[in-house]
Amino acid sequence: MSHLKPNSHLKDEVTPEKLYISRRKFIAGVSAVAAASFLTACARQNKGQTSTTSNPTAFCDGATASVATDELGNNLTSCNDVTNYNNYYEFSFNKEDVASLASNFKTSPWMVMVGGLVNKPGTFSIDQLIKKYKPEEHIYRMRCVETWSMVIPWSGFALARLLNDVQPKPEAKYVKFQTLLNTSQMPGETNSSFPWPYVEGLRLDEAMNNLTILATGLYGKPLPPQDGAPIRLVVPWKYGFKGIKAIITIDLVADMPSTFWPAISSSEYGFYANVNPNVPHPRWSQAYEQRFGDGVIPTLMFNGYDKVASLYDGMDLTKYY
Ligand SMILES: Nc1nc2c(c(=O)[nH]1)N[C@H]1C(S)=C(S)[C@@H](COP(=O)(O)O)O[C@H]1N2
Ligand SMILES: [Mo]
Repeated sequence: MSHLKPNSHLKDEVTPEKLYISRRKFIAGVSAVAAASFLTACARQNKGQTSTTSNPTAFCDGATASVATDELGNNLTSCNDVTNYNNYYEFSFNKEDVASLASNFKTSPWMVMVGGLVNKPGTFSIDQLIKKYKPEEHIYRMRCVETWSMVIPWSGFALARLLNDVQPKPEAKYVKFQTLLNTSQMPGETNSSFPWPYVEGLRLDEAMNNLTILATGLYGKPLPPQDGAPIRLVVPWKYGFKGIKAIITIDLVADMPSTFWPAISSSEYGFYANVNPNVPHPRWSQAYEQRFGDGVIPTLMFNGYDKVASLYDGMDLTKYY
């Protein structure tokens, strides 16, 4: 999509022209009117493609998950969709090009430095992390701020375990994550319209919540490059952009870090980025989402992970978006 202007990218993407509308089933209970107008907007730019799975890769041969649905009964998104429709601006603005453009990304050797306001900073290889923290399957819904969503079987471990081991100091209030900066491997990072490297952050209590994981795999296999290999963050009650890929540093810090999307447009993207159907993006509603393979469904507060609500007691979530 060479015509894409840096500041119009999400506008283009909220009408994800290549979603496979023909395969979509409507779920009972969605207002037909709301769903119809939603789909009209999306269909406008449909270029006639019926599936994102036109380039299935070997990755999905033998892909495994222990269950077919999440705890709410939502179907898992197919492995081919999870690995062929990706947001990863270091490689491409075009979600269907990421898998091939990232296919040679070098993810080994890879070290993750964990430091900042901690008593026991450390640098860990992926093998060390896997050996120590023994990733397990976590089935999570992922809701992109652009309104598409998936249900993904990750392999990962609680970030809290790693953070506890490095011993945050009392002054540590936030966790800051950074993606690899390497323009020869990640051509998108030469685009000076963006504040590279990709940085994300969480409040320390959010980072310590047991739903927050570092993922090293999906569908029973090590992460493929397009989904964030060798290690990425997954915070299931927040919009997908919080799930930073290809992490090289994790720092405990005192102040709220400046993060990638709010730095680009603070009126459109906030630090918290909790999924909230009641707070529209300035350019589109967040009330509904397009679930891969399952059509248009209502978006749930906190993406259906209600237990995190207490993290935000007393906060006006229309202000802290
Ligand atoms: N480094 C990096 N991490 C990133 C992104 C990115 O462009 N660069 N995109 C984010 C967005 S907007 C989403 S929706 C998810 C998509 O994850 P997936 O491609 O594995 O589905 O990754 C997030 N992590
Ligand atoms: Mo996203």
